[in-house]
Amino acid sequence: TGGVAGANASDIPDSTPWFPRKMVDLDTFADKVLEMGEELSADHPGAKDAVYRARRSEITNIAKTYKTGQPIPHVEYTAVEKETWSTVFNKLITMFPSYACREHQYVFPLLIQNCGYGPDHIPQLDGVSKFLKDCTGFTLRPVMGLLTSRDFLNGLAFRVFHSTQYIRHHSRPLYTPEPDVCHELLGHVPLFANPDFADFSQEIGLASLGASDDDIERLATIYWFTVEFGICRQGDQLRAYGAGLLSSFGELEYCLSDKPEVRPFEPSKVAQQKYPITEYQPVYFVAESFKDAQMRVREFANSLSRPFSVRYNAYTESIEILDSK
Ligand code: HBI
Ligand code: FE
Repeated sequence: TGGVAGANASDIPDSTPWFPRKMVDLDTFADKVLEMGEELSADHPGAKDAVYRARRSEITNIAKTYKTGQPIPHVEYTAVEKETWSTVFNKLITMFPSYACREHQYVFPLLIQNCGYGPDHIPQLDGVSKFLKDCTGFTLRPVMGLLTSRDFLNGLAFRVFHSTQYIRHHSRPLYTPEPDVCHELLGHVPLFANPDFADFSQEIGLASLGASDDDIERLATIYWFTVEFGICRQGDQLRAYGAGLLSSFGELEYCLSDKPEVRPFEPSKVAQQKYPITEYQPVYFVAESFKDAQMRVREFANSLSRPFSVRYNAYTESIEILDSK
């Protein structure tokens, strides 16, 4: 039963990795991106397309200069970009009714009504962020590309999801080696509108604040097998809720076929599971519900090495340190 410690940084051990305490601290992540933030690797479908690369920098520049509290600038998408979106959108919506979880199916029509989702229009991050804020308090922040696991998970503690704003290369509309607006808007966004899923995601984020590098690795693995590649039980069926599944027509069908192995969602086991990042997953973990998954992650977080615990104060948009766990 630890009391609330003061805001003093001396309340936590010196060896604790830096972590954001206030929403504005997330501004420091803006220019810290891993590969593909600015350069595209040689095997990227757009690597040799100078027009595409110039367009990418135009769009990622929004994220580079974005500051907490600002509206997210709109992007005027080109005809080629809209065509890519349209191909992905039309393909995926035929699959959602039989493969997506009920939470995704519930919110999708609301995104069509309120946020301009549709085959001929790429929704703007700003409108989507406002919609999510009304639903669960989640907001989007534009990001240039992949963040480190630590930075990316730390954002979730503030109910902030870092979202890319550019779209994949038009030469391969049904393939992307990295997150893009199709993945974020069709895969992630619908779930962040669900209160239990929002709580679940924030739970991983809170556990990541000031965590050791090894514990970040464990939490990133749990994130991978839930928010990206999670499946859940729904009555006597299994359905997909992970964004990596919901935005990939091939893996969406595969994950619910009898080919992969499925195991129950037990965080201490999930955290040790190795996984490929460029192929379909050989194993998936089944959540019984988002509430159940959240409680399991909370219990797992308490077993990690961090000697303090934290909570998010939504009024001040800041993290409070609790002196014992
Ligand atoms: N960065 N922008 C961005 N988007 C992600 O989905 C993402 C990331 N960094 C790491 C990551 N995902 C995960 O694979 C885990 O390491 C958390
Ligand atoms: Fe993702």
